[in-house]
Amino acid sequence: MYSKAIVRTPCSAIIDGLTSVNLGKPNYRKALVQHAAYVRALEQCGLEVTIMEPDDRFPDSTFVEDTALLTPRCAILTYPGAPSRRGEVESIEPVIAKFYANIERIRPPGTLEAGDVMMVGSHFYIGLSGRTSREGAGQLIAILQKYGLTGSAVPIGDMLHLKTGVAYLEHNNMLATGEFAHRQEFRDFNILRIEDDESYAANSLWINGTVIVPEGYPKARKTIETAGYEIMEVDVSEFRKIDGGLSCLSLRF
Ligand code: CIR
Repeated sequence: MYSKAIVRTPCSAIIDGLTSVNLGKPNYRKALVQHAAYVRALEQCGLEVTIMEPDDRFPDSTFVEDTALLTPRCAILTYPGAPSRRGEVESIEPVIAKFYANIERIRPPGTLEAGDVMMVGSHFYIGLSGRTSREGAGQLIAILQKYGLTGSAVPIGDMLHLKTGVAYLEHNNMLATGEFAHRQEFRDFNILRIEDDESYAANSLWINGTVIVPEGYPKARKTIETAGYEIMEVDVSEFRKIDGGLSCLSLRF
């Protein structure tokens, strides 16, 4: 169960966020409205949410998930693979320090973005992506071991992050799309398959028994609902335009 979350209000520079999709630029005003609704959804799931001020130096800074991994025993500050995002880590550190005494960090030349890290109990799957290197994953595994936790690396294909394609919903249930639906690494999970035409909804978010699902993906919603979860829908269309999803917008702990 989670009790807290950290988010950061989108900045006006969000229109220049990194993107690999051709969906146009986000509308800043709309992004603010959607972000506020996202925060309300987290609060309705029982989380106490710390909201950081926007930071115009970093267009992607609303995607706080990538800057740190928060585990029950320690926090790990990352070293993002995207050079334009590295300064985000420094600015989130003081906020994390309010909640964590044990703070570790990934150091260059290793890179890691925590969108590549999926927590399953005390085990952490780490996607090897364009943003997270084998060296970064190795550093993370060593840190986790220090705290009695474990990690393993999962090579990924052309997705941005591991959690672009999978989400753990507890109770051994995992949402998976595309290449992840049949991976050896995940064979012991009960896979809830998200079809390719709704693959964006694979980045849904389990919070204390409720699953927050992006608005506009009816088949994915049905699949998750049928598995017995309460659903909350949030519109994140503006974040999708720059490859962001529901998990990227918060750190939960
Ligand atoms: C980026 O490319 O870094 C941002 N535009 C999107 C980050 C999405 N983060 C995530 O999936 N954890």
